[in-house]
Order: sequence, then structure tokens, then C-alpha cells
Amino acid sequence: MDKPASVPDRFDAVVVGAGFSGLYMLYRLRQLGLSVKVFDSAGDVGGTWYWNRYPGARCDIPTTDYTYSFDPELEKEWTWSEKYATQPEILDYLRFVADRHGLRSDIEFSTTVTSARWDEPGKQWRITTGGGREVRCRYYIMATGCLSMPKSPDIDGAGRFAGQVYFTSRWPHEGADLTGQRVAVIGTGSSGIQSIPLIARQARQLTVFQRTANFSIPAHNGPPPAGRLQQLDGDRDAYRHAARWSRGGVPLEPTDVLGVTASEAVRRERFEAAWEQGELFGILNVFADQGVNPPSNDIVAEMIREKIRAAVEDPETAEALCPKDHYFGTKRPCLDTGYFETYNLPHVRLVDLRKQPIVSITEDGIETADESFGFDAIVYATGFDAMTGALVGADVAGRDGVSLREKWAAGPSTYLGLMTAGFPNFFMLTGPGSPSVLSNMTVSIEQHVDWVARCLEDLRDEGLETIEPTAQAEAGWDQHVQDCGAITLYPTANSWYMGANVPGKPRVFLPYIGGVDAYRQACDEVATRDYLGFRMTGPGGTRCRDGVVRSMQPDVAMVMEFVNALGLPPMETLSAADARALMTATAENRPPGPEVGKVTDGVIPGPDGDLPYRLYRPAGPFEGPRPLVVYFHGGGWVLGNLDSDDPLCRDLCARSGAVVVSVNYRHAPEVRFPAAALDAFAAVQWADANAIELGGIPGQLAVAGWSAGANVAAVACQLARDAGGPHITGQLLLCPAVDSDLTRPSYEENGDGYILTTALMRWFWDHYADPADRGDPRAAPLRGDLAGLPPACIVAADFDPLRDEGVAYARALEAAGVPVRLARARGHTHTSVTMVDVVISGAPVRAEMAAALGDFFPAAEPPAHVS
Ligand code: NA7
Repeated sequence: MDKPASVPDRFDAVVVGAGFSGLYMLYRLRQLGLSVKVFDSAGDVGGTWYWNRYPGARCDIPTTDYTYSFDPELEKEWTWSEKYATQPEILDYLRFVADRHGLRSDIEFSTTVTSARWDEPGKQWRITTGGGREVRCRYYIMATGCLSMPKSPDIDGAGRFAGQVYFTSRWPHEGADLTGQRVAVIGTGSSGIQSIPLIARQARQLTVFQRTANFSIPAHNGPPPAGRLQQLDGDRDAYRHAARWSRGGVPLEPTDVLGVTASEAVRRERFEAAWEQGELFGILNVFADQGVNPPSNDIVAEMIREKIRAAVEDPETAEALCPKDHYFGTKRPCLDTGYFETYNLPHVRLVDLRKQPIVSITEDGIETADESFGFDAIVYATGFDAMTGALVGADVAGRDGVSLREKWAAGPSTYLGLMTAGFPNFFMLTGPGSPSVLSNMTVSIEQHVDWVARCLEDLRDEGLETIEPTAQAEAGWDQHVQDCGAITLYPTANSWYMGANVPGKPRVFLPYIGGVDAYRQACDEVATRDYLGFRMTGPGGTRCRDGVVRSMQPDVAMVMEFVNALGLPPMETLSAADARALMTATAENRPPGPEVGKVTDGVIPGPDGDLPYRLYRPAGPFEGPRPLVVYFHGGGWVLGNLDSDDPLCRDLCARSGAVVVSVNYRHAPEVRFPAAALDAFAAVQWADANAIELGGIPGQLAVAGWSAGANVAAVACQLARDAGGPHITGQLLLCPAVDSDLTRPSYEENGDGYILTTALMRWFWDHYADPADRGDPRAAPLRGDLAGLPPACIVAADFDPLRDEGVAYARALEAAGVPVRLARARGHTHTSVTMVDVVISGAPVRAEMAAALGDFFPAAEPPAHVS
């Protein structure tokens, strides 16, 4: 019997959207025995594939992979007809899935959810639909897609055109007959690039208005490639497993070929192979470094431009079609069928809006700065308010009535892209902060849905009924998402990944670029660590294990993984000679660091014989004297030499514009404490006395060092003060060893697994100084008198056992009246900041170090630019 209209329906879960994600979510929730209602404003299933019916609409991930994997029988029953299926075929597939699993009975079509309010006392969501009906549910799940909210035409006069208007994202179901018409297409993203060749077949005259030229490669569409089908048929489970644990959601071995070092033949061969294959992940994997290193990216980009120039007959049009304002891949590249060749047709014309911007849309056409065009039809292929548009547009209000739109005013904030603090029991499928649009969506969707289903099952099993991320966990994830983006070239582009296509939208990198595999691992880890970073409540009590799931910089984590995989023997088990040999060997293939003006080697007189030094003079037109930095390498007083810190010295020199003199001091165990410290002091005295000959400015002398090198640099400052000179203007101490107490919390936290271990630090101390000497301020400068020392910049790295002694030294210096800048190397280890051109996230820290040097030398020349 029907309920009276005044009693709202109540479901365990409400899902919005009946596309790939909504359908699978419904399937999984039903499996859990939950009552579910799915709403969709469309007239049928399909989501994005229901609406995007423009001519030529296809997926751009091979269809064999752009498919559900949860139902092995379904996989047997459905065969894709093409490598890249058309929209009608994909829609048929989703209808087939819905029918096969009888999903339609829980879906209400043509129903828009107009608002959702969290009801705290009732621990439920109150959902209102278009007709004013209210529905209540415990769990509210948005399966609204990333590219579902069309961007409104932000062009002057857009409403005035009297002819036919089409949006690729809302193409008429009955199709559009453009035969014999004068047609304008605005926009050359994937929708434009896919539809333009087909529109050109009908139109009498086609004019394409291009704001940004786009990279596109031929799809080489046809039947699904035999090789891939063989792989799938050979072992479907293994194939799907490989997809789930791949970077992008399609099985692919990431290359380790670097564009910058590969030979021309290898470059060409790899590029042509990817071009022939016609797959996005292939062309994004020509070189390992194309996504992070501009010169490598330029190689791929230029090869694509060559192809465009070869395809387009008119040189001026060809040049206008060549993308030059963004790195390849940083805006979504496209797959096309005859796109560039379309411009060779006599009735097709390209208008470059960079040369003649649209002034306004008129009643009968388009007016640019130079021309007036008359049209019968205008097609807007202008894209979407991607990733957040559908979410913030849905009027969702969480605890205390705060809306998602308000909370995300400065950009989205999520935990794992799945939930957001203040919105209990509110889940987003493929939300911002998840791999989503950078991955094969179907693989990411299944992962998200499975995670949510497992979570709801766990809650039920534990007698819990609400779940919500903590502020700390969410902030940590947001940071991680940005950190992952920041080491790539992606944030440099004005893309919809950055929200840059929608006027006024905050510029934030929206998707998670760390990889489907890394993401899956993080999500699994959160669940197995008692839902780390989530607060859960219910009759079973309140539970919260707060924390941040990923706080290491992503490239540091990659280096750690690489080093661990090498299975090197722990240094402390080796002799000093073998440890030195190992250190030299591991440094062999690293990048050299930036160019500097001049590098010269020499020797200086030390207290007991000559000490080698290497002098770095910055490049640049300024030949005059520069401030001088005397630098001491790291290596626990046992390891290291002028070569070991060479890239770091180059980097410091190039960034700061100072002359850097790196001095090698005597090493233990051959010569023990206090030799290294005395050598350092002697080096400073010598540099001060010879400042002019070294190209320095007398009186502008700082010391710098890393680790044990920072130890001797700090000691040299104390000795110089005690000796009444030389005058040192500043001390730059990177991850300094300043105390012999190995029991600080950072030793507990980071003493194992981050290259510099507690055991290794003990080995260093044992080689360097007798236990009786380890309290001497010349060994442990933290224990000395700190008054009257030069201003300091101390860098403390999060994952360094020495972190806390560095911080303690900063505090103690401050207490003694010394100006101190304490820089945090967030997410770094003891060694990672020194890995120039390997660990990209170290660059901002080194920039801060260079800035600190600049502060020591207020009158210095402006530094040469190093990115
Ligand atoms: P996209 O990729 O956002 O492309 C939209 C295109 O429309 C792009 O070339 C835009 O230029 C252009 N555009 C947007 N607004 C304007 C205005 N006001 N004037 C001129 N040109 C404009 O959307 P698509 O639908 O093509 O593809 C979306 C995704 O769907 C795609 O990446 C695949 O993943 C599937 P811009 O580049 O912003 O200068």
C-alpha cells in the first residue's frame, strides 16, 4: 500500500546518478542488504553517456578496459565491437548491465535532487527532489560524475543568436541535421576534436573557433586490438588485477627511459610506436620524465607538432593548430579520427581566437575583433565545470548547515576524494582528490564503490552508524594531493584539472596524480588501520584514530622505494672503506646539478696538511666580487668528499648568487675528533683571509653544511666567536648533527627505514669521537655557549632522526639571542633535500636555503634564476 504523501520515504542509502558509478554502487549496496534509492535527472541510465551524444562521441580509453570487471559472467556476455566504442554502444552496455542485474527497479529517472541537509539529531540526510518530495537516508552518495556539469557559455551575447544552438554535452536525442548549413564550433577539447570531422561531413561551411590549440593523436580506431584481446582471454583475472594495480588503470609497464638522456633513435622509435598504438597512456609514457621535466616534455610535444604540420596543408593553419602554450599532457590530450586533416577541406576554416578574439555572439553569427561571421548553427563544445561543478551545484549542507559550496569556496577539500569533514555519511564517488579523470574511470569507480561498500559493512558490523573524516586527516590528504601535483608540470597549464576553464573558479589541482595503484594502497591502508583519520559513532561507541595517511613527499617516497628495492647492505655493517665505495657507486648516475659559471679545484693549508677545496662561481654577467659561502659536505665525519655534495653546491651557488667554496675535511676513523672541526675552522679562517682572491666580498662570509658538515660548520662559528674572528655573517645548517644524544623522539620515529638510521648514526659517532668527547661542544655544539653566534638558518626534515636536535639547536640559539630561521623540510628525509634534480620537491626547500643566504648578505647581487 502507498504511504501517505506526508511521510517521507526512508532508505539506508540514496545515490544520485545512474551512470557507471551509480549503477555499480546500487549493485553493491543491494548486496549488503541495504535499502537504496537512486535518483537521476536523465530519462535512463548512462550518466555522462546518456547526455554526451554529439557526433563522434567515444571513450578515449580502450573499451576492453573501459568496462566493469565485477561480474565475470557479464564480461563473457558482452563483446565490444571497436577499440574505442561509440557513445551509443557504451549506453547500450550500461542498459544491458542495468537489465542484467535488475537495477532499474530502484532507480527513479527524470528526478532531480534539489537539496540535501544533514539532520544531526536524526543522524540522517534529508533529501529533497524536484517535486518537493522529501526522502531520508542514512548514507548519501553522490555518483554525479566528473564531467557532467556543462560550463555555461561565458561569451558575450551568447543568448542572442537566433539560429540553432547546440551543446555537445546536451546533444538532442533525435540528433541534429546540419546538412547544408553554415556551422560554427566553439571549442577544441575532446568534444570538439571528436565531433568536428563529422560535422564537417554535413555542413556546407564549418568554422572552428579555437582558443587553445590542443594535442591530439590518431585513435587508429577499428576492432579491439588482437594483442589486448589475447591478453584478456589468456588470463582475465590477471589482466584486471594488473589494471587495478597500475598507475592509470590500464595495464602498462612504466618506462624508465628518460627523454633528456635517450638517443635520438630511441626517442623517435618510442614516439612512433606510441603514435601507431594510438592510446593516451602510451603517448604519456614515451619517457619517464615527460610529465615532470620540461626539456623531455618538449621532445614529445615537438614530435606531435611535426605530425600536425605534416597533416595540415596550409602552413598558417597548421601553425595555429600546433599547441605551444602548455606542456603535452598537462591539458587532457585527445584521440581523434582525421581531425587535423579536416582542415584541408575547402569548406572548413580555423579561426584562431588568440589572434582575433570573439567580441560577441550576435543575432545571426559571431563577431570577432577582425570579422563578422554569419551562421545557421552554433555548436558549443566548451566543456564542463569539471570535478566539482556537479557536487557544489547540488545544494548539499552538512553539519551546522554549512554548504559544500561555502566549505569549498577556496577549492575542494576531501579525505581520499571520498568524504569531506563536516558532512557525515556523505560519500563522493571519484571526487576531487581521487585519481578519477587521470585514470581509467571504470577501474577507479569500482575501487571507490568497493571501498565505500566495505566501509558501510564494517560500520554495520561494529555497531556504528556515522563516519566522517577528521580535519587533520583531510588537511593531510589535501596537502598530499597538491604535493603530488606540484612535482609535475600539470599545475602550469590553464586546464580544467586546475579549474582554470571556469571564470572565478579557484585555481587548485583537482585530481590525485599519484597513481591508481598508490591511491588504492592508501585507501586500503586507511581501512585496515581502523579507518585512520575517520571519526565513527554509533551505539557501538565513538572511535577515532586520527592521523595523516601520507605525509612523505611523493618523490621522496619513490626514492625510498627504489633504494629499498636495491637491497643494499646497511652501511653500519660495512668497513669505512666499503661504505665510502658504496656511497660513491650509488652516486654514479645521478644528475649533475645546475650549470654554474666556473668550477675550480684547489687546496688550502689545513692544521695538519693540505685540504682539497672546490670553488663554484655563479654564472651571469656580473664579474665582480660576490658573497662567500664556505660549505662542508655530509657523511657522518666518515664518508663524503668534494664530489658527494657537488650537485647541492652547484644548486646553492646558482640559486644564491654567492661564491661557494666546498672544503673537504679530514675523516674518521683515520683521524678522529676534533680534527674535522678544527679543519673547518681553519678553512673559514683561510677563506676570510683570501676572500678577494676567491672572488668574495671581504666581510661577507657565511658557513653552510649538511649533516656532519653542518656540525663542523656550527662548531666553526663557535670557534670563530671564541677566537674573536673571523666574522661570520650567517650559518646555514641543513639537517645538522648538533648533539650526541640519540634518544630524542625523532630517533624513535625515524630511526629506522629512512636511509639515515639510528644504528648508522651510532656507527658514525663511534668512528668519530670517544664517548668521553661526545659532550664537548666541538662535537655537540648544542651543548656549547650559544651567545653571540651568527644568525642561523636551520633546516629540519620531518623524517630525519636528527630533526629534533636541529629544532633544539634553533630554539637554543633563539634563547641565546641569535636570530634564527627554522625551515621545515616537509615530507623529507635526512638525505632527500640534497638530491638535486631527482627529488623535485626538495627544490622549494633549497630555494629557502638560498633565500636565507641572501638574508645573510643584504647587499648581494640578485641571484641567478633556477627553477
Ligand atoms: P574541454 O576539454 O574543457 O574543452 C573545451 C574547449 O572549449 C576548449 O578548447 C576551451 O578552450 C574551449 N572554450 C571554453 N570556453 C571558451 C570560450 N569562452 N571561448 C572560446 N573557447 C572556449 O571540454 P570537452 O568537452 O571537449 O572535453 C572534456 C573531457 O571529456 C575530455 O577531456 C575527455 O576527458 C572527455 P581553452 O582550452 O579553455 O582555452
